[in-house]
Amino acid sequence: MASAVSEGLLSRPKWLPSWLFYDAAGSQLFNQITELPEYYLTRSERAIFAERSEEIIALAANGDALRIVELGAGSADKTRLLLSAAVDRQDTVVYEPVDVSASALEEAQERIEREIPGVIVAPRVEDYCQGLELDPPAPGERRLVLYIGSSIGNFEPEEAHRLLCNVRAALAPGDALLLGVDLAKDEATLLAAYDDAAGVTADFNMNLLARLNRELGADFDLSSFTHRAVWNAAHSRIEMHLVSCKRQRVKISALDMAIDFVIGETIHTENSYKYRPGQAEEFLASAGFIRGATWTDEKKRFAVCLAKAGTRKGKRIGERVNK
Ligand code: AVI
Repeated sequence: MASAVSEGLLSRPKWLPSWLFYDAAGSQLFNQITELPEYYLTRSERAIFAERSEEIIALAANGDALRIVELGAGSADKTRLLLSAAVDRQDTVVYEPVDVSASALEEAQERIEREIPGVIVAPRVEDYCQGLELDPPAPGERRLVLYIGSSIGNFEPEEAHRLLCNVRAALAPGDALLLGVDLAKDEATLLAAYDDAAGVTADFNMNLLARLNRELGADFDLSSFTHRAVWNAAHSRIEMHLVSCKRQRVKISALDMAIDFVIGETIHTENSYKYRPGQAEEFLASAGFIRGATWTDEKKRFAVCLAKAGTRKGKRIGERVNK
């Protein structure tokens, strides 16, 4: 954390990595975001699962039993729809949530085993961004990896490609990946989702500075910064920034650093990439997956793609065709 913060705040323009959002307070704020009227992502993806879970599970299983792996500690009710559909089909299902946070995994295990009898939760404490290792499938078993909730959208395209190649490398031909991506759409809808009327997203962004105060002894005056969301059409991404309202100096005692801000200067805190229709499928193909099926919600705001691991692994970054 210390090295990421000093690297980011000494850069021009200044930036901070978005994984810093998710301390206990930030994770709670993110949960609130997913329930906001403006934040259509969670609702749209849930609507797809509510309608299509059985079909998704049947296509992924292709007649075999499924073992379900989720990258991230379980997106609560959305994952529940898929797990219930799997239990309906095969009575019991092994569910392996993968996350860096042991406490998030414990919570997911407790909740899911209580709520969906038939699900056997086998948590894995692992940083899947650094690579992924999965147990080989038992005979008659296939793996389905879930990477839902538009989490892939917070990675730069090269990082996202690498992550998908790592997932592909951990799978056997015929295993499947279910990827949830947010689609590009009109600017007003996008901006409202990342700058909601109740100010929850602003609090989520500002919590990053509060976290640096708490954990690194920084003296950010939160009333001297504001939240800004910007649609960057050239890169098809929403950017979140924290804007300095005045000229100021901030000290970070744990890093023995003082950082100067001019008025209007920003700290870039997040990118959230929005895909054009068909782009996620191209991305998956370049990582060694075979196109399966894609579902969208009624308003075509969000897409869920099922892809199968092919016999060939993904192309290396330099060979990518869809940059
Ligand atoms: C976690 N991730 C998919 C969210 C997103 O929409 O990019 C994070 C988020 N940032 C602001 N609001 C939500």
